[in-house]
Amino acid sequence: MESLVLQLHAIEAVKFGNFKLKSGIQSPIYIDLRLIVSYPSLLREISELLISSVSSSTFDIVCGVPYTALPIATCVSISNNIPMVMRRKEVKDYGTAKAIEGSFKENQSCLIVEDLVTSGASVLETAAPLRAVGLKVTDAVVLIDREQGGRENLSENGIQLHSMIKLTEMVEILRKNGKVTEEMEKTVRAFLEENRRVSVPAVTPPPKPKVSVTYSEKAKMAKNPTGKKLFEVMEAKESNLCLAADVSTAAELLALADKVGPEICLLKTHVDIFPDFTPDFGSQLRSIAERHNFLIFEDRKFADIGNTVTMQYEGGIFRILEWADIVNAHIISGPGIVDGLKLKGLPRGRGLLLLAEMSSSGNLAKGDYTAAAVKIAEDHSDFVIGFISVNPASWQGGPANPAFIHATPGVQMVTGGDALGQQYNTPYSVIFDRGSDIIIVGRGIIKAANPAEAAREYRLQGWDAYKARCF
Ligand code: 5BU
Repeated sequence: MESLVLQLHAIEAVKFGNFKLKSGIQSPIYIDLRLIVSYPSLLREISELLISSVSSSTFDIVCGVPYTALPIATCVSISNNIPMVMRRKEVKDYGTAKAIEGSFKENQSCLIVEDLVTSGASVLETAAPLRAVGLKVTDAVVLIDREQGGRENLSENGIQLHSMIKLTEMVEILRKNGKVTEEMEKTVRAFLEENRRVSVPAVTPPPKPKVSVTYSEKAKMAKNPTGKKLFEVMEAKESNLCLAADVSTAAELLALADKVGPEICLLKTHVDIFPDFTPDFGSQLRSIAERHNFLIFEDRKFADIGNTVTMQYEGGIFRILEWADIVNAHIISGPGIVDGLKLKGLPRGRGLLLLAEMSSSGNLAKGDYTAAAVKIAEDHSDFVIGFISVNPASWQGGPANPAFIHATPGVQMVTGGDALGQQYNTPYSVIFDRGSDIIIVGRGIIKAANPAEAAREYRLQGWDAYKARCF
């Protein structure tokens, strides 16, 4: 231990002076173990020492407190063959948005690894999300105990602290080896006396996902006939899959719709991409939709003022109102856009999705914008059937009113993205973790060697995730 302390001092991981700690208090000593990543043999020594303080076989998983302890936990994991999980410090509102990354099962025991404990707040911040996902946390190993209440605070939260060395012992070693003066040792001791117990702020565990409402229950709640029908179709076909049919021609789309029809609840079009569009496209697609019992969603993304969108919806070459059960709109222009579309759509029993979020990286639909979309939807729930969403579980108060549908684009079997900013999540993550109702899949299906087979696979994955969420 003496040699380890001297090495830490030599690399200036231990400093004396006047430092402000995370807890806000001023300290005459500061320890910065971030530096150890530059000294592999020291890193190895520390990780071996840490794991020797507990019986490693009693733990299924290790988790380092971010960031300093991550490399230490990685070494512990590798040399003892114990799988590791990582806690995200910032849970992003894109990507998979998980607080805990890695594979684990409920009730597995997880050992927390930390470099240094003052009040224990950082260990508790990591323990809370681990416990929230069902892992058992009873022990934490730490290299240095600053003796400022960490042990007691952790014990009160059911975590036993195993520390390798106490701060006073470290300073004593340094003084004995002539690295600090007796006076400094006294200053540090006096400081510790005065700050015996640094209190920890209460750590509120993240909310558990709400118990989910089934699609049939949602069908009963929906006010709009198209919204209601969509939920009924989903239940009847055991499908929460929407195909984004972005093929090159209208002829290809009609052929694809017929093949994939049995697997989907909804087919999404971008009608303005077809060079061979003809006025009978809508009626042809509707007859396929009737045959296979799915609805049609033109992803038109209206964005203009109310008066203009009434004309865009009904008129022009495409006459979207004639054949699309559902369209969508940005709310950038304010609620007037919904009034405009509703004027034409509601008498025909059509439905509208609002873009509350988008899947592409760097998009601006988040926070207050998302909340504004929810508010507009609630004010027009006779016509608005729900949202284009990415992570409704992260919205303030969770997904909107369950009568609304949450449909999520950016879905493939593996996470990732394309070269133009699209970001993909998996069906399970979209339905189970993120609380959406529908997965919208384009290239994952249309670029597959056998689109109908791929669609079936997406349908099964989406439906399994829904069952796991609800039952
Ligand atoms: P992909 O091939 O699965 O990436 O296709 C996604 C489809 O969803 C495509 O038609 C997009 O226009 C559509 N989309 C999207 O990707 N992201 C969004 O936020 C919205 C629509 Br809104």
